[in-house]
Amino acid sequence: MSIRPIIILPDPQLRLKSAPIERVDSDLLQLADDMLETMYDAPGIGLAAIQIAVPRRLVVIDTSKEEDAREPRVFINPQIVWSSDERSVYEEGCLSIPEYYAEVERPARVRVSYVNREGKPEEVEADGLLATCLQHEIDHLDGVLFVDHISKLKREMVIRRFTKAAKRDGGGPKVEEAAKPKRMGKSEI
Ligand code: K1U
Ligand code: ZN
Repeated sequence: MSIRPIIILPDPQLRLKSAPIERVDSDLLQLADDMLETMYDAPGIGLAAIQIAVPRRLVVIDTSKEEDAREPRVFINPQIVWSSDERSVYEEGCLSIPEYYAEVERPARVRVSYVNREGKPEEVEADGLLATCLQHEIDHLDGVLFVDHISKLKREMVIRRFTKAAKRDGGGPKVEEAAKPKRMGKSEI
């Protein structure tokens, strides 16, 4: 397993539409393991393959609490097949837009079809943080970022900030190892 570099706004690759995965083989499972290791290291609760510059429809998620055992999940070709009319608001972040958080309103519950690690089709019905995270990651596969769901004024402000930082340092605002956030505790979710 290896930790891969995460690409940062305004990298144009983040706007690509990722290609469907045709075969579940050992290379794909290795990629999924690398994504999980990269996500745990960041740390984060989700990661789409395009965030490590691989434009394939692959997502990893772990929304378990810090004090609980890890629950790594792999979603190959995930697709939202149903979403609730009821909506909920979560404060979202993105490993490709470090240290920027904003409230986003999305369907409260979703049903998602996907292919599992064994290459078998499966469905999951999700609510709460998992529903939000699935929608956030599936958006990445279509080149959509969570800032596309906030006001135009806020979006333009954050894009301008990251574009300036990229010009200045050749990359987005740097997140020092010591400043990395910890996984959320029970009381914070
Ligand atoms: O896709 C990504 O960039 C990952 C992103 C997922 C996400 C977070 C919040 C709402 C929806 C989707 C993250 O993991 S941002 C980092 C984060 O949420 C976190 C960081 C440390 C501890 C716990 C959570
Ligand atoms: Zn993201």
